[in-house]
Amino acid sequence: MTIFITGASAGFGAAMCRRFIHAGYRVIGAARRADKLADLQNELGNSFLPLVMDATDKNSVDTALSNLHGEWAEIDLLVNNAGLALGLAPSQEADFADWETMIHTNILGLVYITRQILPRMVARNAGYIINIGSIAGTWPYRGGNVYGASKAFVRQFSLNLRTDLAGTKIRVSNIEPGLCGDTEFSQIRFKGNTEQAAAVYQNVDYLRPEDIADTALWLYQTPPHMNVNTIEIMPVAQSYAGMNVCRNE
Ligand code: 8X3
Repeated sequence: MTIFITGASAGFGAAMCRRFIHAGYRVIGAARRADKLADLQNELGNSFLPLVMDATDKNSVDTALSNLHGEWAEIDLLVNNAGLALGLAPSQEADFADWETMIHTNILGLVYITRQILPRMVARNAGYIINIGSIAGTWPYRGGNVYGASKAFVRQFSLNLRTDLAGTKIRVSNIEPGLCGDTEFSQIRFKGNTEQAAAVYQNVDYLRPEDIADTALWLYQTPPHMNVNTIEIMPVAQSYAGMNVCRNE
């Protein structure tokens, strides 16, 4: 079985590469950073194939995928994990370039890869796509604006894929994690401001990347007649806020 994981160089992606390799699968880890992928290959051995690729560049995706041959080209599970959040500023102030980067990565990158791999799954009438969404795709929060909207796209695209794939054996799930530490997520969101990034996780027993990797492996190993459409996961320490009411003075 061949598992293809994007955003493999760190965080959820690297944790999922480890989990699937340890469970006995072949894993293609795709990412931009060749050095990180090489480290992962040293750690994981020959069942791990590093694939240098920029998910936001359609040509890079097309070239990387066309270079896969034999058993590596028959992808049984695609995990669309590459994605990022940038900033927490309100919409009227947010950096527009940040918005574009999130749209390119979280939306366009995801559809480039899916569109490349999906026809081959349909031709074989076999396969599974796991998208990494976010609780931010369902639940609004201040400063979530385009990040949350991009993850709402991932959620709805996952559900719509299920509709298009009706009558096939292909499964699609959207994993929607909440607050998860021990990744680069917050460092990237706050552009290297380590204090701001650390404050997000201070005194919180957050989710770990391994929790998400375990969930992905569990989903993949569920019986073939079963499809988990969406799975929302939060740390116990995270819950919903009430509606915001602004009162006149
Ligand atoms: C990010 C999860 O809780 O930071 O996808 O919005 S959270």
